[in-house]
Amino acid sequence: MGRTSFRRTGSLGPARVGSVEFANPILLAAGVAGHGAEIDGHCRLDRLGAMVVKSLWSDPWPGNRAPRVTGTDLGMLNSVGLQGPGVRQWIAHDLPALASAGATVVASIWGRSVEEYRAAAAALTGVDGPVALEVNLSCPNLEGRGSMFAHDPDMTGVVVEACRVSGLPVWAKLSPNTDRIVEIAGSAADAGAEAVTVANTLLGLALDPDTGRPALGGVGGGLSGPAIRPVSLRAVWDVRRGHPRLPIVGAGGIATGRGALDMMSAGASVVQVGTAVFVRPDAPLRILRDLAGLTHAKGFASWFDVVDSAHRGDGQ
Ligand code: RRO
Repeated sequence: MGRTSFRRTGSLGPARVGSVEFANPILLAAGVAGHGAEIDGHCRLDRLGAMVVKSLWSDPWPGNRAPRVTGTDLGMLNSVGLQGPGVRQWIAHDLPALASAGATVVASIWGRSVEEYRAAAAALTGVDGPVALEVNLSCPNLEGRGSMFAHDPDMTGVVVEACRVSGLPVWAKLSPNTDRIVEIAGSAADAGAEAVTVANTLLGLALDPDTGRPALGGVGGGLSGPAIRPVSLRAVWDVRRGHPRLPIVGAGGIATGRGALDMMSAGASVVQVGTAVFVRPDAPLRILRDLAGLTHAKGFASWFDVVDSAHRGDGQ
C-alpha cells in the first residue's frame, strides 16, 4: 500500500477540523512525543492525520522537578511541567525535522498571562509549516496560578482572541476538571476559535508507598489513559449538544479503534492518541487501522458520516 493511500485509509477520504483538512482522523496528542520527530522511527508521522507538538512557551522552559511521571493502578499521572525549547528554538531545530518526516504539524502553546500567550502565538506568525495552533488553556501542572484559564469563560475568550495574532486556525484545549465546559467552549468559539480540543488530563495525586509522600516532584499531576475515556467522551458529547456546529478534537484515554469510533460518534471530527503511545509507540497507526475497519463494517462511507452518529442514532 502506497503512502498516500495508507494515509487516506482507502475510500473514507479526508477528515476535517474547521478550515483544515487532514489525511485521516488520528492525531498524535501533545506531550507524548516531544517537540520533534523522534517518534518517527516507531510510528511513521507521515501516516498520521497530524502530530500536535508538546506545548511551547515563547522561550525555553525547564519544567518540573523529577519524578515527572508515575504509574497508578488506573492510568498514568504526569507532572512534566511544560518543559520545552521555546517557540523560536523549536522553529529553528525541530520543525525542519518534522517537515522532513512528512508530518502534518499542529503547534501548541501555553502561557501564564494573556501577554505570554500572545507572545508565543506571535512568534508563529507567518511561519511555514503548522496547519493549526492548539492553545493549551488547561495544563494541570502550572504553578502560581489560582485556577486554569480553561476554568474561566472570560479568560478563555481573551486568550483565544490574543492568539489569533498567529494567523493560524486556533483550537482551544479545554479542561475536563470543570462543570462549565459547554459554556467555556462557547466562549472560545465566540472569540474566534475554529475548534475546541476536549479535553486535557484529570487533576490527580499519587502517594509513594515507601515514603508516604507525593510520588511526583510537582506533587499533583494529570491523570491520563483509558480510565479517563468516559470522562472525555461525556465532555465531547455535552459540548456537541451545546454547540452543534463547533468542530471538536476529541482527546482522553483513546487506546483502541472502538474508543476512537465512540469519540467521533459523540461529536469529535478527529481524535488525538496520547498515553497509549507509552504502551506501544505505534498505537496511533494500529488505532487508525482498527477504526477504519470498524467504520467500513458499520457501513459509513466517509469519516464525516461517523461524526455525530451517536446523536443521530445511525451508527448501529
Ligand atoms: O507538561 C505538562 O505537565 C502537562 C501539560 Br502542558 C498538559 O497540558 N497536560 C498534562 O497532563 N501535563
